[in-house]
Amino acid sequence: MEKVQLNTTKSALTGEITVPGDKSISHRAVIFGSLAKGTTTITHFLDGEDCLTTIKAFQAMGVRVEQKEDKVVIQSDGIAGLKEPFMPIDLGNSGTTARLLLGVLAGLPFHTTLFGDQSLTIRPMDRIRDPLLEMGAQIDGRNNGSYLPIAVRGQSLTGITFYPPVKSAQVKSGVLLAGLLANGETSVIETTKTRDHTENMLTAFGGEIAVEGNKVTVQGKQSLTGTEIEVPGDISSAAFFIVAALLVPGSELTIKNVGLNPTRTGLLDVLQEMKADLSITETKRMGGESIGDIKIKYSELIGADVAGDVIPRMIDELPILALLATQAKGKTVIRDAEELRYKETDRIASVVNILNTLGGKVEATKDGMIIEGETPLSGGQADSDGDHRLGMMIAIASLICQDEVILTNADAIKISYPGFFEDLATLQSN
Ligand code: SPQ
Repeated sequence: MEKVQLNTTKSALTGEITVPGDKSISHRAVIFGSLAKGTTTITHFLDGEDCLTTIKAFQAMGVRVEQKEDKVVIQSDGIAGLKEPFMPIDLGNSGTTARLLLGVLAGLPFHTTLFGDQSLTIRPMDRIRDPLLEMGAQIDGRNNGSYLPIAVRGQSLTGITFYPPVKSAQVKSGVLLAGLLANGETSVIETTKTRDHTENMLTAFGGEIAVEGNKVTVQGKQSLTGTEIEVPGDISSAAFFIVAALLVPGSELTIKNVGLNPTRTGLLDVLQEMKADLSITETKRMGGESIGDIKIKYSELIGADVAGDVIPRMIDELPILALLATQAKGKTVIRDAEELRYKETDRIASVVNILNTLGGKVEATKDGMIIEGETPLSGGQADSDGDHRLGMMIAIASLICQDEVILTNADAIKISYPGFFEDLATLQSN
């Protein structure tokens, strides 16, 4: 358990930064690069533990993947070239790898066993198991395959029309990936649109996909061709420095080349409502993704009501928003976010517990939380509990705590942002 004493400097954050590659897009680039025939080159890949897990999974199926820091080269013989793994595959902490890979494995002609770490082992897999079973998959595991460890015996699948009962890009993506291998047509019809990187990337690899509003349709048995993917900076990682700049007086910074896909920018919309001084400039579009720069300045904020369709567009940013809300004038209410309970930790319970330990006034509700602002934070010892986003939230909280903050289980941050502390130090030393 790595223990880090934080709060050594409270300097303003200034200057320019580029954050590591988007985690969701990096995972998908490896998955599609492995399913495609030929060579795929990925630049600005996220060299974090979760995405390395996806690489290892496909290497175990015989795909040739070379990775050096943020550059990845994949050579694959396509779907038909994938081979039965020799050993069970360890998915570590990565929910994205688990749900998307299950979709792929369901339609491959071999047997695979998947397992993960303690946190992943208690995250629900029935949400992806159920539509896959409907397509003809053969899946078994703990509690009938509701949880890892799970064994899959690949089958010939048939396309379905699926209405996901949960708002989840992982479930949509897993079903679309299975649909690519299936006979016939597969449609996913969402009530609220979730992140659409799978859809964008399928097109980049020469696949066909029809998107009409919240309905996405793929034809089965498509063949994909290797390509070049440049991964934009991860807005979910940028969020920690955006919030830090808003919280620490005198801060003014620019985050360059951030992914601005509208299915991911809910935080920016909410910050504008809270009166944050921020400007967004789109600089380019690549592989269906919008990319640009975000400028942000220290601001005095007001609380907000955060609910409805914006929630899936900022689901991973809700913990850091909760920290910010402790310093905004008035109350912030987060609703419709019950999905937070099924992440690396129960992010409603853990955010409330951490912020209250540090001196905040936050109340958990069934599907969100109520945060009383402007509450000065004191400090104390807080545990990431193995959740990378909580580790970074605690680190940013320490910038405004009056007393010392000790972060335990700091190592978890490497899951999505291995150079987080170095980048924070750089912004504080400008
Ligand atoms: O991979 P993992 O652990 O599920 O990652 C998280 C995160 O905080 O990094 C959630 F815990 O992000 C998910 C996100 O919450 C990544 C994701 C994707 O790449 O498709 C979609 C969201 O999850 P879901 O369950 O809403 O589909």
